[in-house]
Amino acid sequence: MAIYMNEPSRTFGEYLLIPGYSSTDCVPTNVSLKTPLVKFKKGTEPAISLNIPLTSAIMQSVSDDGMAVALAGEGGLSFIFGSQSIESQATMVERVKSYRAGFVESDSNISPDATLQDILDLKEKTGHSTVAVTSDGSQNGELVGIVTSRDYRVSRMEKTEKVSEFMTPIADMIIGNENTSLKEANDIIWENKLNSLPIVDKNKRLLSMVFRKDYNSHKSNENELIDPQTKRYLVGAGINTRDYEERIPALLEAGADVLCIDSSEGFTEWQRIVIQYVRKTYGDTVKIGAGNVVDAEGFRFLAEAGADFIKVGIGGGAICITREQKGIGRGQATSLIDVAKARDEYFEETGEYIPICSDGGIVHDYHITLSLAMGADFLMMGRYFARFDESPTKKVNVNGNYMKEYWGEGSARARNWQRYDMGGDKKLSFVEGVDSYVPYAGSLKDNVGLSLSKVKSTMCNCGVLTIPELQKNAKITLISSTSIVEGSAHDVLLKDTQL
Ligand code: MZP
Repeated sequence: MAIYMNEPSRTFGEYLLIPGYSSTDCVPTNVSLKTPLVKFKKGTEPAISLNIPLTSAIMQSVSDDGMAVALAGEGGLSFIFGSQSIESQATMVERVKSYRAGFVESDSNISPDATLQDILDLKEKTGHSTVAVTSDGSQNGELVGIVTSRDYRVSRMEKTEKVSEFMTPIADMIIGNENTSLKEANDIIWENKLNSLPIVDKNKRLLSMVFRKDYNSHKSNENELIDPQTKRYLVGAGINTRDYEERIPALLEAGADVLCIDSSEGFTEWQRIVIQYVRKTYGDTVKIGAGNVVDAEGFRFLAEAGADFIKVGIGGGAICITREQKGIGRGQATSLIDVAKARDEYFEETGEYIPICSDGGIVHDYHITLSLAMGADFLMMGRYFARFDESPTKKVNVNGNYMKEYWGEGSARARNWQRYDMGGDKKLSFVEGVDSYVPYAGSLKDNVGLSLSKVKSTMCNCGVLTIPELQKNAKITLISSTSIVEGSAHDVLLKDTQL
């Protein structure tokens, strides 16, 4: 006879948090959202922690290098999608690793043989008044000088005058090098009353510029997720259970900080084989997450296989039709509660804490808080991030509203058959995802800021200041269908415009 679960499988919308006692310390500014990304032994610190409990989904329509830079800037982490060639995925990882907040590639460059007229034309085109002079006029050529509006007076000079005659030559300039940190660069700019600081390599080739006008925007990113050694943003990458022997070395070479096996269903021997390959080849130095599972048995299997974190969720993604197509999956809240219990038992037994990630199905901001309270250490979201400027997809106007495209990895559009592969030669013979639009919502920074301010505020209502405290002390109740109705505006006639 089949095994029957006694409880129905439930999702976040069926639960609410009950407030706990809040002392006067319980204010949002005192809340820390720091959370472990990878496993650690009792009494030790995890090798990687997130500053906010959010990661972006391993999906073509969500996580490219632009998303990774924006999310790491806020303290979270992206997993660059693996359903692309090894080369292009590695290039995206490299771009994130070479990105330095506040250090921008110079897009206004000229050669010393150009003329004042060329400078004026360039200024008209780019709108920038600072022009780097490089030996060949290229972006990364040898820096020989700089031209700002203080270097010329249009009314008194011939337009044919050569740049080399009126530029400030490099000998008279203050410049930074590869090892200059953003803080040092800003200090140099302020102490010397400069508008910009060019950064060059040891051969004096121009690498980037730091501008005084950007100072305030860098300062506000105090949460950013950086490697303390290299001062570079952290980035993850998705892999599959097929070409991992070629993909993993290329991703590591490009600088990926953590890997994750991207699969619709992770309770498989394929996943164990990949994790074992990583352990055999790299020991514990390479961090790898696995999944997705929806129960204690699946969790224990991947824990014993050696996964560094485990993802939870099958069939709850906004674009997912797996449950409809195959009749497998489990309500996201029930899956999470079951797996969190297994994680805690495993910790008791072994002294090893394996973080779990709630993947998919977040509709309202309060679902983030609920999933943390139910035991998730961090979340992975697709639809949420797809709505922002930084997602890789097109912004389109649909019936007068701006939308962004969002498609599943199991859709015909993504052609990511490795994610759904159960072995054998057959590629994808039916789809498990759809192609869709989501309402455009603006910048990642603004939206993440707003969502997390709600999370922090709720944590204060629960009387807790950290995620582990929330996991331990949250009081959670199931709600009836009538109290769900009571939970939004009811029995009033809503005005058209809500202020
Ligand atoms: P959501 O945040 O949009 O609700 O869900 C995102 C998650 O859905 C992904 O992280 C992934 O686990 C899952 N996903 C991605 N593609 C599909 C599909 O095409 C899917 N079925 O289920």
